[in-house]
Formats: sequence, C-alpha cells, structure tokens
Amino acid sequence: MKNLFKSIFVLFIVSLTVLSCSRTSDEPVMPANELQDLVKIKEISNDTHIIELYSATGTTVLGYNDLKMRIKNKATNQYEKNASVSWMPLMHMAMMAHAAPRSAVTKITPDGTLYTGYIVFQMPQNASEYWDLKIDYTINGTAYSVTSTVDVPASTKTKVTSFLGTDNVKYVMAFIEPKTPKVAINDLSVGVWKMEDMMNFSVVDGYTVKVDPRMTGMGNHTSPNNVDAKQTAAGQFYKGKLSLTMTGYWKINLQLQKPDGTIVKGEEVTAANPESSLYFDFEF
Ligand SMILES: [Cu+2]
Repeated sequence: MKNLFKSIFVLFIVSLTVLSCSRTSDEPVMPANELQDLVKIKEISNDTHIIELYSATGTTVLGYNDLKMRIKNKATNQYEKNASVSWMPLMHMAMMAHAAPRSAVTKITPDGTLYTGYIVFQMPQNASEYWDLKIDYTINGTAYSVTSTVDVPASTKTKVTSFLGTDNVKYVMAFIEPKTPKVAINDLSVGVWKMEDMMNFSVVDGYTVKVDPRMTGMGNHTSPNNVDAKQTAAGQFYKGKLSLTMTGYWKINLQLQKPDGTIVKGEEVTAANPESSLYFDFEF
C-alpha cells in the first residue's frame, strides 16, 4: 500500500514536470486562432506561392475594406512569416486607370502568418470597367508578384464618396465604423484622403468631419449627443460619436471643415435645406 502511494506520488511529480517543461520561454507564442472572425475571399497563385486573401465577410465591397492575407509556399506548404509586402489596387476604366486610398501592408504579430492593411475602393465596377489588385512581396531578397481581379459591386447605400472641394482639392471620404450600427451612441470612424494624382492618395490631417444624422422618413428628425469626428493623431482616421435613437433608414449629413474653419464640401441641415450634398447613408 505504501509503495502504491509512493508510485502515485512519483507519477504526479513526473506529470507536473512534463507539463511545466512542455513550453520553453524562447518558443514563439502562436496567436490562438489567427483566422477567427475571418472568411477567405479568394486564393491568388503564382508559380511559387498561394496568396490567401481574407476579410470579415469573405467579400470585398465598395468603400472601406479591412483586408488580411497570408502567403503559402507551394514547395514547403508553410506560410511565409518574413515577407515585405506592398499592394496596388487599380481600376481599369474605359479611358484611363486609377488607384485607390490604401494603407501599407504590415504583419499583425511577428510570429503569426497574417499580414493586414486597408483599401478604399471608391468606385464600383461595371460591365466593362473593373478593379484588380497587384501584390508585390519580397522574401529573403527575392521579389515575387501576383495580380488578381477583385469584385467591387455597386451598392444602393453610400459608404464612400469622392468629390472636388471648394479649395479645388479632390477628396475621398469613407465610412468605417460603426460596422453594425446599434440604437445607442455609436463610435464613429471616418477616413479622409486627398487625391494627389491618379495613383496616389494621402490621409488628410487636422480637419473636422461635422455630422448631423437624420431620419428622412420621419420628419427629418435628428438625434442628441452626436460628436463631430476629429483625428487624435496625424495619419489616423477621424473619430466621433454617432447617436442613433431608432432602427431604420438614416442619412448622415456631413460637412468637411478645414482647420481654418472653411467648409470645403457639405451644407448645414436647416428647415429650408433638408440635406447636405455630402453624406453617408445606411439602414439597420
Ligand atoms: Cu474608376
């Protein structure tokens, strides 16, 4: 009996030791599940790699797209963790081609396999005009590239707008958050870019996005406690508060204001003027 207890005790100690030694401190800590909440949009192949493109919905949309990707080596079946990645979205139109506002592509975690960035498709495709995405990447000094078409269907709601400001600057504005609006005071996030030329867009810094949400189907009533969107740091999105008091169709009337107070686009909503020429809209 004493021996049995002794054996159990020894087993207990051994198992503790095995458990505590199963992870050494210099072992990479893998993210629990990198692909949680992501759906694959498509796979894009070249001779050496398969690029897996992901988003939260498994689609690309007109407007702001938060995209993720990983790069699978066809020879080893392993995901490349040390690639330098850049991308170029290009819309092929009848008379010309142009790009879109986009971020750099960065690694989410050093030991993980996912790369991330955003692209703002500011125009929908049609029967003869389409978007493609060129992804260039370098691994250990060798350059690779893939290109694939991306689907950007038209939308009945306005989540992105491009316009010429009164200052003669071409702007693109995109609605980023709330992704799922609620009857609440929602966190509002809006992106504002300046079109430098057909291929280059830069984040506009230091402006104010004035917001006035209205229910056009209910006497154009507004809501209390909205907060105009501003940046907390240069290069960032504009953050404010969007108060939605009921479900239904909302038009978010906007005015884009320069640091000196000049409104470059949009009008105040008044009894005589029910809507701004600058707006986003959605129904929830
Ligand atoms: Cu276009």
